[in-house]
Amino acid sequence: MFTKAIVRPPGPNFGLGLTTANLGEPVYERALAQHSEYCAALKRCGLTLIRLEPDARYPDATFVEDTAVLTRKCAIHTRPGAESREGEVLAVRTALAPFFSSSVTIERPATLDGGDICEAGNHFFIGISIRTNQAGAEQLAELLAKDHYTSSTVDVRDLKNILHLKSGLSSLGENRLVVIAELAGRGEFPGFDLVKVPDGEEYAANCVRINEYLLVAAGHHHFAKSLRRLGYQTIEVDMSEFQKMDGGLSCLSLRF
Ligand code: CIR
Repeated sequence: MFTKAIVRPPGPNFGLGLTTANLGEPVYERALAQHSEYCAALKRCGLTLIRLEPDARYPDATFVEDTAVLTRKCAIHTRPGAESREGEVLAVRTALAPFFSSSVTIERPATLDGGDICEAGNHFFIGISIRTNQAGAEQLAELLAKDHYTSSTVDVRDLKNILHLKSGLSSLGENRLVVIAELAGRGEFPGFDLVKVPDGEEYAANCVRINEYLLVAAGHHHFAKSLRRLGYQTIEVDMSEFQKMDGGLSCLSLRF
């Protein structure tokens, strides 16, 4: 059960962030409106929001999920794989401090982005990507093991269309994962039921289960329908401006 989330609206220079998407420039006013819609969805799920201010030094800072990995026991502050994003961690660390009595930091030479970490009950899938390196995966695995969580790595470096592991994988809870077709066949998710994302709707693989709701990127009708058929109460949120900056639904918040 989640009760809180950290969010950080995009700043006016949001369009200067990193991207490979080739979907055009994001429209700032539209991004702001989508962000407030996203916040409203989190509130509908029962979360109290902790809102950080944008910081012009960090155009990607709205993607707060990359700066920490939160478990029930510990806040793990990351060392983002993109140098331009390293400074984002401080504000999130400060905001989390009152809520976590235990916290640790991923240390050099390790790099790790929260978007590569998929929690599925007591198990964590750790993506090795262009942002999270082997040392990052090893440090995180060790920290998790101390708190009796298990983990395994999933190398996504050969998957051209995803930035982070969670761009192609989400946990729905109850031993069920959403996966893109390229990951589904790899045998790295033993013991889990896999829900495959239909062709052409891959972006929606990054969805977020929050309490009794499931947040899904709007406009992916086949996928949303199949989730509802499985009994999930979906809330659809328009993500077009964040998608232009390679951002998925989960990365706009840190839930705990
Ligand atoms: C970046 O390239 O770092 C940002 N423009 C997007 C990060 C998205 N994060 C995520 O999906 N976890």
